[in-house]
Amino acid sequence: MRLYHSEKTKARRAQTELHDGALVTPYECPERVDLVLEGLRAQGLVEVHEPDEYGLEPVLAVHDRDYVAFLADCWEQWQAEGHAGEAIPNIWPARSMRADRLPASIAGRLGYYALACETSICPGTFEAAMASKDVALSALERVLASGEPAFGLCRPPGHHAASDQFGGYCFFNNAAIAAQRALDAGRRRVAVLDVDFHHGNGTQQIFYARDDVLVASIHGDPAQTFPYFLGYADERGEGRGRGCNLNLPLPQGSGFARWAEALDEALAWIAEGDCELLVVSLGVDTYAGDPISAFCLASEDFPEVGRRLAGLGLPTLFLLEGGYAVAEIGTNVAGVLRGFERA
Ligand code: Q9C
Ligand code: ZN
Repeated sequence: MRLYHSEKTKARRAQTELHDGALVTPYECPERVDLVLEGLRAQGLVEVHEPDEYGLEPVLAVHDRDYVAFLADCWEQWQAEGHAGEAIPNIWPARSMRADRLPASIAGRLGYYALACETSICPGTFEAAMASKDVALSALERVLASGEPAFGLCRPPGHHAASDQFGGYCFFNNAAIAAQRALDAGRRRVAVLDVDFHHGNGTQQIFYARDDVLVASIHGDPAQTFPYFLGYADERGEGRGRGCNLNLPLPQGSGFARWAEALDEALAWIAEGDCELLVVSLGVDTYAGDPISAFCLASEDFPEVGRRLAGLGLPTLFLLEGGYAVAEIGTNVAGVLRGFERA
């Protein structure tokens, strides 16, 4: 299987993440990229390709122009306002305040465009986000042109990024950008299946009122875990999109038996949906050893995940999302891809 990777995805090296009441070195670090590459090489998946550059047009097809401009300028403006550390929001247009005013100060704009505060903005963030979506789009192009599966080693991840909000380590929604691009290239309907431990709130929000992208997500119950405010089972889509969103929240501690039942349910639902492309938001933070997640999948389970995904028989694009047990991330990603290829 072809892998798409760019060294530019490592341009973001954030220093601070608010975690457990302290600023720690972020879990979503550039080392993840090399660890995934290593894991793939160890499994003989070695066909690495450089991405092409696609510019901002495919980004603006799913994200608001003012949000993208904010991301492009945030770090410079933050410095210009005289702040010392990384750009971290500390206030939002919360329920009791107004959401219809965009502050002039970058400190206020940060809160307007943030959905969480663990994700700082630092030098290289915009460049890395651009490279990440280029990796996704290049892998997509390969799938569309050949019908063969491809893997985009995206970093930073994307599935928490909404049309005008960043957070959960995500800035551009790589899966949504790729799905939209596939439609613009003539595909009638696309399925996005999100197997990351966390709910893909951004992908859900972007396509929630549409019937040309089916979105399914298997994730930790938001009553217990991030992102807390989206991802419940009663969110089925709205308007034309009614019935086009499927959330399968599972309790903390779920192991492979329970998780795989949810996977089969999602796959059966997608199989009924008459789609021409499958985009897999491939987070491997479902792994038992993940430091910030709470499912109990074993490394031996990931090939079986790939095997079941292949059962859909659709052209398939894999895009990396989360996965923070850095020693095993490569083995687990490679397991899914190998299981898919062997099926
Ligand atoms: N400080 C993805 O997997 N909060 N994002 C976790 C630990 C944010 C995860 C709490 C988790 C975001 C792409
Ligand atoms: Zn995750």
